[in-house]
Amino acid sequence: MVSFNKRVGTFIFEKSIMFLSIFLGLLYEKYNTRMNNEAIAAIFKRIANLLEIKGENRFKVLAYRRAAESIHSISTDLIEFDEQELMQFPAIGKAIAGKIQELNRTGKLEFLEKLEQEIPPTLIDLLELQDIGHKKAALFWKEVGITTIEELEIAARAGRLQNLPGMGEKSEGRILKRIEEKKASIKRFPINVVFEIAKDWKTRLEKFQGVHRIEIAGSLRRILPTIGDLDLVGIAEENESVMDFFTSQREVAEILSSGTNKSSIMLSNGVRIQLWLQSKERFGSLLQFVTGSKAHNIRLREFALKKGLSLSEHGFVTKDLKEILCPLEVDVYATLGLAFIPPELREDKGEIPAAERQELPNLIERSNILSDLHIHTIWSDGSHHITEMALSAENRGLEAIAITDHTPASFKQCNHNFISLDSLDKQKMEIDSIQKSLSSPLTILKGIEVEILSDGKLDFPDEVLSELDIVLASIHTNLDDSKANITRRLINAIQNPHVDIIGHPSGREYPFEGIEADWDEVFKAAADCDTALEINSNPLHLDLNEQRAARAVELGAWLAINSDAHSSKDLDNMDFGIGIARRAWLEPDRFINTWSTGELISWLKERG
Ligand code: DGT
Ligand code: CA
Repeated sequence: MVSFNKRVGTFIFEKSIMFLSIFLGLLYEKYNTRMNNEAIAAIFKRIANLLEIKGENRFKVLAYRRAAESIHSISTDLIEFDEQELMQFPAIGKAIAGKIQELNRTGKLEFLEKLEQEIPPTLIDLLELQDIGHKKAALFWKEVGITTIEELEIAARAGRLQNLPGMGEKSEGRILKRIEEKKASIKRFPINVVFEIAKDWKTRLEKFQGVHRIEIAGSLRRILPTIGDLDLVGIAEENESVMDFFTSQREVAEILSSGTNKSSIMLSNGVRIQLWLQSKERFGSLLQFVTGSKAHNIRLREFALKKGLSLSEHGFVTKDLKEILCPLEVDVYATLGLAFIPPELREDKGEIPAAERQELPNLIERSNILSDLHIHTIWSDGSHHITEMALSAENRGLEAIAITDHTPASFKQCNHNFISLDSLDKQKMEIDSIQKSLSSPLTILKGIEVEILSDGKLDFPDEVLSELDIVLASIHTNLDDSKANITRRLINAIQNPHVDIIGHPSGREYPFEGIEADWDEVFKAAADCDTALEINSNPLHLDLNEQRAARAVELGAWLAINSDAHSSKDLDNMDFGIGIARRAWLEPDRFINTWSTGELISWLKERG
């Protein structure tokens, strides 16, 4: 009897385990196949790229690209919607809705699987290299059999690309340069990527018990366009538990080093973070040291030694071995008789002698910026309406914004959606009605980001440009033009009386470092014609860079710092552009967007 009961018990137990595992299996399948919107959008983007390499008709390609953009901006999980509901979203038709459901149901897409058998998907990596569009990728694949960046590098080094149609020795050399840029970029991250991580970790660490303070230091505090690793410094009651917490977070892929005062981790996305802890009374010295740069620190140490002081991250030591502690960072500079040096200037470029003479520049800051003169909306490739951009600008305390959507020519190479000539009047009417509805004094300027064509002419005729409040001219196309041609195109645009600003003049788009031009000639022309040059704050552009911005001002040009926002959140990118201006030692007086709206409008009117 006992044994029977035992057998029945075992049977029930085994069955329960079986049912549980089936149930868990089903659950696993459900959640394993379930995809988030980001992943679905990425799949449609991948399809668009593969179709374009295949040479499919551009409307088909565009349909997938638009669907990807639309899905990207939907905040509710797509699994919540049936086919009819999915079709209510912009750019989602029956075919796309069906594919979304297939993805949600199976985690796969038969259409994509077939496409990937036809076109090697690794060709998409080639598109990350500036200068290589879909047509070139297809050419290299079909003519030389290249399917990966590694194969491309081998072929370019062997001179096997230069005789292909549309190629030459120079363009082959440029491809090798782009590959080098990409390799170099792998070790560093664009500033915005690390900035978001820094904000998150600062908040997380600050909330941990016994942590009194966490600050961002290193190259991020100095606003370098790219960041090698993130440095955080802090004060805590009990270092060990903070370090344990720091090194045991779920994103930590590897602990590179751990100690009570300094630990270093690598996240699963490859970003490295160092956390330095110090007592309250020595915190100023640590913050100063870790902010760097190394070159600035070395120069400051030499300066201190001349005054009989030895400087380290722990404080000063006098010749008779007495310690001078610095709880605040300003104390470090004050002890040396120096004015406080803003982090962006700490690059050993003469800031220490200038601080000694009390002659540091009065750097531009966020509060000086009254307008943002480069903003995109859904009329081209932005993701928000003019109203949303206006309200967000208002919330950020701006007094004027310019709506500057792309013109058609930028579509050809960059696939930017654009505003057509025919739609411009409708957009102007919309701006008028939004302007009337605003309760604040925000002025919305009617503008355009007009493409500078390969012959130096502009994509819209002068009569159209003359009817706009503000014209920004930029190069997105034919970036592989010769240095002489690029210079001529930029100067032509500068000399057009309707052009007020040249947008992101070098076309930098990280990791592509931008086009080459005779910059002195460009800056002199801008100064002569009173045409402003932009410091574009998009973290991938940051263009003009600090050296060029400083040189442009030296040669007498006006500058503008703009966000180039494609969504309302992007308006905050302005801080990165301001950082570049500060790194260039620039004061507010050379920036047209520090002017009041009245001054700005009269300047624009005077220029025609
Ligand atoms: P990164 O990370 O490459 O973008 O640039 P940083 O400036 O954040 O440099 P990192 O992370 O190597 O070092 C952080 C700070 O530590 C650096 O800005 C200054 C300081 N530091 C590092 N190495 C040295 C050194 O050998 N001597 C001195 N005086 N300071 C150093
Ligand atoms: Ca660093």
